[in-house]
Amino acid sequence: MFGLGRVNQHFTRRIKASNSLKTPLRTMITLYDIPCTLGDDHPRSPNVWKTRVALKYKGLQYKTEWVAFPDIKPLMQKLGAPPSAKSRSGTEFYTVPVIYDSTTGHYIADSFKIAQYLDTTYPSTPPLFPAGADVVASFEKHFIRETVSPLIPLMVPRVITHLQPRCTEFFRTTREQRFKCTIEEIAPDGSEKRKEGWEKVRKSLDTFAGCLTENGALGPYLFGEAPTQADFIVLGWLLWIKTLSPEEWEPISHANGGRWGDLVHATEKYQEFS
Ligand SMILES: N[C@@H](CCC(=O)N[C@@H](CS)C(=O)NCC(=O)O)C(=O)O
Repeated sequence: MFGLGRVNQHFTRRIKASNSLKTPLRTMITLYDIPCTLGDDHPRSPNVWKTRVALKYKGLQYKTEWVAFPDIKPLMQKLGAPPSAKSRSGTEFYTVPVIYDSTTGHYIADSFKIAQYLDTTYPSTPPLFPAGADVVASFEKHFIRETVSPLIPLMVPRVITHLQPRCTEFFRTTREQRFKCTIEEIAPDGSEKRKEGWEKVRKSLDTFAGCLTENGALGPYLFGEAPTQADFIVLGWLLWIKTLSPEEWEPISHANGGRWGDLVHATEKYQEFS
């Protein structure tokens, strides 16, 4: 599970923590994110968190532009930004994060592609993929299947309560189509469905933590002495829970010897808002 044996072989080289935050580059990056009712200095989009912390870790300056759910596609098309994904039938998906790099004039969509772009474009900054991107791509695929998939129905009812009015209708319509029921019916507080959902998430985290321990990764980072994109992927989803459902984050933060809480704590300086 999680391809951790393979991951570990690639991460045996220990990576020294970087001091790059002391020497930010002059580059300015615009990061597109979805606004929420928590305020501009409390972002909540899990996929955008991955890019936020990666930019900070690399010491690259960025500013946030807020874009409501229904405006993402028209805005990105107007700007000439690429879709983040395309289906086999040719349907294009427009999501955030998207970045605009004023130094190169490029728009990049999708947190993983952005991380690859940042490593390639700014090779003197701390690497997000010190052992290459393939192994992390395979890790992310497993993590999404095992942990994120059961987490999403638990968080959707939390997300809608934190959205600005312009986003609410779009979010309700698209999610109710996907889940084939009202948002309130997906996993109501106190319901058996919600309890079972959290059990699934906890079980997958138990397995993940077990694999990490077996592979000698004792934390706080997944594969060494410095964070990598793999940590930022996990962190994005942990911060989602922490921000939108603090009471459900509490037991997760202490589970598995406190590994998840430790990861959040160890990366606090990269979570500072820009
Ligand atoms: N694989 C993409 C997923 C991006 C994604 O799903 N982003 C969400 C916000 S966290 C989004 O923009 N959703 C738009 C929508 O549902 O219409 C990535 O890693 O960037």
